[in-house]
This record gives sequence, C-alpha cells and structure tokens, in this order.
Amino acid sequence: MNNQESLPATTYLKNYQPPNFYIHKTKLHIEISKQSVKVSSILTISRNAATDAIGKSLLLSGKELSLQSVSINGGKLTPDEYVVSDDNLVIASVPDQFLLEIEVLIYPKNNTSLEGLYKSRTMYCTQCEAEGFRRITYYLDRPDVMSEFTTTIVADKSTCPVLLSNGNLIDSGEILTDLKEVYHWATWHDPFPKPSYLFAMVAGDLSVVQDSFRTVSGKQIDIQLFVESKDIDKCSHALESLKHAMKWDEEVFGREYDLSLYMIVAVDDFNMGAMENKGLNIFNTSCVLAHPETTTDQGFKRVEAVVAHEYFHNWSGNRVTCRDWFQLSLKEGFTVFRDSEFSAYMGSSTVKRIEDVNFLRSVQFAEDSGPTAHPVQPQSYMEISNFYTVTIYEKGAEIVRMIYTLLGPKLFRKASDLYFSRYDGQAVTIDDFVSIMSEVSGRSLKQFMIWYERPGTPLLTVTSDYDKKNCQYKLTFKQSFKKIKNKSISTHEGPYHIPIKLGLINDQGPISISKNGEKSVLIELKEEEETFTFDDVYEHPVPSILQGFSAPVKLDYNYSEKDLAVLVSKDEDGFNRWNASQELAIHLMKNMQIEFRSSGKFSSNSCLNNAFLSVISTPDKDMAMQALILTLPSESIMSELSNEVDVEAIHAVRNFISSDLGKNLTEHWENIYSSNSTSKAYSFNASEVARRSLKNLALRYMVSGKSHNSLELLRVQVTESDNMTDTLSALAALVNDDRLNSIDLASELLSKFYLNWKDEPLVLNQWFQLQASCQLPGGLNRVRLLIDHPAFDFNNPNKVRSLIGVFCSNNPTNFHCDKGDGYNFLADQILALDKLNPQIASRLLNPLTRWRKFPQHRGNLMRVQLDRVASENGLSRDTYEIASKGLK
Ligand code: B3K
Ligand code: ZN
Repeated sequence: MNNQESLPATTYLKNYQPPNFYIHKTKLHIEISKQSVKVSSILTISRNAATDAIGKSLLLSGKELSLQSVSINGGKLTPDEYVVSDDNLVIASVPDQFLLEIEVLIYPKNNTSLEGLYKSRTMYCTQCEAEGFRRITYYLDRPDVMSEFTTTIVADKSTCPVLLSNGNLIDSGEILTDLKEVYHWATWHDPFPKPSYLFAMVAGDLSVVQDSFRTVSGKQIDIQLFVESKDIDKCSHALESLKHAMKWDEEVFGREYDLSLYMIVAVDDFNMGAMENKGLNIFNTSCVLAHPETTTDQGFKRVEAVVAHEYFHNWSGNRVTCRDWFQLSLKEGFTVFRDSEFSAYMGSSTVKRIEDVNFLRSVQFAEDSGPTAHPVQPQSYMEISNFYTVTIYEKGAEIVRMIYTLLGPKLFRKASDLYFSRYDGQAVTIDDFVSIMSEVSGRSLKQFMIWYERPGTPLLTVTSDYDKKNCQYKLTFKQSFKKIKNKSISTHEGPYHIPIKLGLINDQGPISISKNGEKSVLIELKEEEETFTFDDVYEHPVPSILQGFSAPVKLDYNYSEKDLAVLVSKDEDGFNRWNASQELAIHLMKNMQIEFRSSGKFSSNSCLNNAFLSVISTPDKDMAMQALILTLPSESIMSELSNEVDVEAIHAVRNFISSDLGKNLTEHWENIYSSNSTSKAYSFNASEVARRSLKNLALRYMVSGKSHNSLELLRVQVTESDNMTDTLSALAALVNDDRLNSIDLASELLSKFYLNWKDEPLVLNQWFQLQASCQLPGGLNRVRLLIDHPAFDFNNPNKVRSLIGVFCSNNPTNFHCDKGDGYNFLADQILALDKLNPQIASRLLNPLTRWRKFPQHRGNLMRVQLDRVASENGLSRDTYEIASKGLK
C-alpha cells in the first residue's frame, strides 16, 4: 500500500448521517451447494422521511459477491440501472417504498478471512460483526438499520443435517433433487428487529446437548449447545455457566431472556472469542468447551466469563444496540462491566478485580501510551475491526465501573433499568447512556465525559502532610495528563472527574475517617490539584489510596517499604493489600535493574524475603489472595512501567528474585506444596482453584530455587495428575527449567503430551503456547520448527495466536533476540497471513508498533520491519492502518 492514491479511506464520527433508507423486513433464502452458496434476499425498504433523503440513490454495501440479479417490486433491473463496484451496489432511482430482490453467489470455501459466511472444518457458519454481512449479500450493513429477519437455509441433509439461524424455527421440510440427493430446508424467524451484524446462520453435522431454564416470570427456555460429536463431553460447564448468568442477570439487572430458545454453536476457526448473534451465539471452541482433563482453571473461568458476556449482550447490545461503530464501547464496556461483576459473584471478587487490573495495567495502559492509543469513543477509523481493543472493552468497562461507584448500586440499577426501557429496540449512543445516568442521579457527568473522549492514562501524584499537633492529615492530589493539541479530538481540555476510594491505615488497621465512623470514603477529584483534610487522626497513618482500583489511573505516592509492609498486613481492602505487595516488589525490581545494568549482577535482598515470610506465616483464609500476593509482577508489567524497556535486565532480575525466594524459603514452599496436594478428584470452584494456584506457585518457586527433589515432583505431577491445570503448571515449570536433566525430561514429556492429545485441538493450542513461551535460549528456532509441525495450521486463528502470537508477545527475551531475527520473522508471518486473514494479521502486528519503547538499536530494527510491512503492495486495510499508525 505504498501508492498514495490507494490509501484506505478514513471514517469520521463527525460525519455521521442517519441512513437514507430503512429495511423493515429481510427475507433470506440461502442455498448451500458443493461449490457455492446462492443467497436470495427480499428486502422491504422505505425512504427515511426524517432526513433530507428525498431523491437520494440507494447505496448498499457488498464485498466479494457475485451479483446475479436485482429487481424492484418484481421488475428485473437492467445493468444500466445500477452500478456495481468492489464495495457497493448503487441504484440511482428508487421509489419511496419498495421491495428489493437481489440474488448473489458466494464462495464460503474460499473465504479465509472468517468474516461473512465461511467454512470451518465441516460446517458452514457466519461472523457478521462488524461489517461481515456485506460478504453475504448487498445490504445497509450498519447498526442503525434494524430489520426483522426471516431466513431459509437449504442444504444437503447428509452433510448438513443441522440448519440454524436466529430466532424461532417456524417450518422445515425435505426436497429430493434431480440427482436423487436428499436436501432439506429450515425457516427461522426472529421477531426482534436487529442490525445485520447480529445475523447468524449455521449448517453442518453437529451434535446437540440440551438443557432448559425457567425465567423469573415462569417462561421455559430451551437451551441448546451444538458441538462436533467428539466434544459432547465438554459441554456441561458452559451450560451451567449460562444458567447462572441468566439467573444473575434477572436478579442484579432485572433482565429476562426474551426468546424461547437460546442456542450456542462451537466453531474451531474463529477470529475472536465468541459472538452474541440474537438467539444463536457462535463461539470459538476455546471459549465454550471445558473438561477437567483438557481445560485449565483459567480456561474454566474464561468459559464462564465469555458465556455470560455473550448472554448479557442480549440486552446490552442486542435489545439496545449502537447507533454507529464509534459507540462500540456502549455495548462492550457496559457488557464487560456486567460480566466482571458476574465473575466476581461466582468466584472471589477481590481475585477477579486483581486479575482484571493486572490485565488493564499491563495491556491497556501499554496501548494507551503507544501509537495506537485512541479514546474509548474514537473519532475516526480506517478499519473498524482494529477497534475491538482493550481500550474499548476494558477501559470502557472501567468507565462504567466509575459511574457505578459514583452513583452507588441502587441509583445505577435505577438508571440502567431506565436505559433498557427507554431505548429498547433502538440504536443509541454513549451520550444517551451517560445522560440517563445523569438524569436519574441528578448529577452532572459533563466533566466525566472526558474519560470517553481523551486517550491516555492520567497520572495522579499524591503527597501527604501530617500535623501531629492538630491531629490533621492532608492528602494533596495532582492530576497530569496529555493536553490534546488538536481541538477537534477532545471537547474538554480540563482535568478528569476521578472517584477515589480511600482509607487511612495504622499499625492496628484502618481508622475511622468520616463522621459516621466509616473506614473507607469516596472522594471525587475534579480539579487539577486538590487537597483533602482529615481531622482527628491521632497517629501518622499510611494512606490506602484508590481502593478496589476505583479509577484507571497511574498512582504516584512515595510509599516507604515500611508503609507498604503496613498496607500488606493491615489494609482491609484486599485489592490494596495485594497492590502494596506488588509495589514493594516493583520498587526492589527497579533498583535491581539499575544494579544489573551497571554491574551485571546483584546482591540478595532481604526486604522481599521478610515480606514473603510474613505472608506465608500468617496464612490467609483466601489461598488465591495469598498466591497473588506471593506472585512477582510480570515482565510485561515491568516493561509497561519502564520508560525504556531493558528486556534482559527485566528478565534477569525477575529470575534472580524468583530463584532467591525459591532457595531462601525452600522449606516453606515444600510445606505449602505438600499440604495443598490432595488426591481428591478435580472440581472447579473458587476454593479448589485457589488451592491449586497456591500449590502450583509453590512448585514454581521450588523449581526456581532448584530444590533437589523438584524435578521428580514435576515428573510425577505431569504424568499422574488428573487435570490439565496441574499437568500444564508442572510442564510449564519444567519447560522453563534450565537444568540439564530438566531439558531432557521436558523434551520427553512434551512428546508424550503431544501423542496423548494429538486429537484434541484445544489441548494442542496449549502445547504450542507452552513451547512458544519457553524462555530458554533458542526460542525462535523452536517456533520455526513448530510452524512446520503437522498440527500447526496457518488458517486456524487459535493456532496462529498460540504459537506466533504468544512467542512475539509473551516471550520477550527470545522475540527480542540479537540482530532482530524475531522482528523479521514476525513481519514475514504477518505478510503471509495478511493475504488469508487480515484481522488476525493486523492484531499480530502489535509488538512491532512498540518500537519507541526500546533502546535505539533495537527500536530501529523493529521499525525497519514495521516499515517493510507498511510498504507492502496490496496490504489489507486492517494491517495498513496499524502499521502506518505504528510508524507515525
Ligand atoms: N461482539 C463480538 C466481537 C466482534 C468482533 C468483530 N471483529 C464479541 C463480544 O464482544 O462479545
Ligand atoms: Zn462483547
């Protein structure tokens, strides 16, 4: 795309115009034959009376469609009555109300983009969000055009016995073809008008697991999960999760399910996690199938969360949808907030919060400070698929969480009820959502809108002052953020409106800080600098700021090691107890990185040893919390916190501390390991997940400390455990252990693992991930060999992410190996993938766009490869957008 004239066009929010036409009814007839699929549509269209649409031509979107015929009100148009281009069908002259009939041919087998209608293994399926429907037929493929769909699918009964679409099955039958083959058809009707991005259909040979749910008003809902027959034993967790989510949404948000059937289909080739199509969710197998023998605890959690997320979209997304794609966070931010509250309820709320914040800080903060940073409500895009980002999803959810914190649960619920009833069946904006929150609470959220409009993470610098004589404690907060130069990007220039939950802690624990004796208060920052005074504070306290991570900011307060130790042991806010432990480690790790750079070595540090010892010797009832507190900040967190990333120093320091803690606390790790090992059969619940996480953490420390029996423990755990959590934990520790005996054992056990699981694609993904993230030297060669492995499939996004994605994002020492071979490798892969699946290619580019964060020699090598990608002829719009932004 080095030719200026062929640069992809940019779409701007400021240019939004309501549609000139509406499609009230959509009738689809989809005939699947061996070579192609014929899609006939009958659209009931009328001109939008509310706009200046009079006399405008009808412009429909379409991509890679072979147009066969167009008719208006039964009269076939001649080719001079319309114009077809690569992206559109334009009919210059149309009446104000009419029936439009279109017939196209499409070729799902050749569709490697996995957008529109495509083939995954033996099944036909669809993915239409955001703009995939235009690959099925010509249409007003935009979310503010909502239509009532009736869909008939026709296919060979022997290869496609199951035919599904949105809504209710209203009729079906069989046809004997001239060649005496048995075809059959099914007609589905969805009574809820919806945008085309929520359309779905599936045709294939699938087995079904059935269940049911009785809603709060007594309606019986049939639940069906369609999978390949070999996966029939991996369905129960998703079904249970769905029923829990349905009940929770009734109780917490007052949302009842509206159709009498809820279907989920599991597909192996899928660009993302899952899709909330009305009544017919389509899921990546990795987000719906689960079995103790093949799925880790993290996998079980993910299934529970994604099943719930897609279900919650039925209201936040489907019943109330987005006016345009700039409003994407309206449905995604709100739904992520809803699913994280659900997961918190199902498991441990503090653990869930810590996991979410860890992810936000390492991935979203990094995005928000890099070249692809964008507001939660973007102002422009080239390719909307590039905006399904951690900013839209996770920062969007943090914003909704702040509104929840500001309003409190009761008002928030009242406002969300009003939002759902006022906008039911409509396509609305983020402004509409926030206005309702404001209307119901009587609070102005005008300044708060900055969170949606401004990219970047604000920095909050806090200083304190204790006046012993007057028993007064003062906290001064100062906000800093990037001032936006371009006026059109942000309408507000001033400070953020930030909710801060805080407490004051002394040696005995939290003290009362409000007139009502509360130990935790909510303050609201609205100025660039503000001071808050607390009276009757009799001892110099340690401030516990940003409890529960009440706002997505970077906090800078000069805590001493002693302060942090007080917080770790005495703060009652679980999040901040964990956070203090991380701060303590970060402080030490940063100092050691400096030491490593100047001398190449470091001395043992007792401060973390003592802190760990005190955590270990006062066992927490919540073992998951204990495990989290005893886990060192990840290398990606340390990179995010660095102005200039020193990959080797970060890695060496973390390894050194792990091995130091491993050695110094050997007996303790051994105790933890043995007292938490049990012969009880696997079960997935918060306390068992917690026990396994603490046990496996102890095992990792024993391996890091090279404890002499650790190798045997690894061997036994890998070969004898009854569940994938324990097997993979041990195998991962083994694969990263550089002792000679370990290397031999690792290669033996990896081969056995492969032979055991070679027919389970989801387990093989984990096998690829494990090797892709192995930090021992030689990673790039290992990955190159694995690309040629028969189990690797370039057309399967799960495999590409597991091997190439994990290597380039989670294996820094190997990806950034000398001379930039890793960068060159990634650029090669992206260029090859771009031709098959632009969405996946463009996502993989991310690590190269971070070149500015690295020392010059490395940054230059990265930039050269990014440049190579950006200058490729015929590059997709997806990849071009990220590459060009990365270079700017
Ligand atoms: N809404 C879908 C994501 C669609 C991504 C399109 N490229 C899944 C979800 O967020 O629930
Ligand atoms: Zn979503």
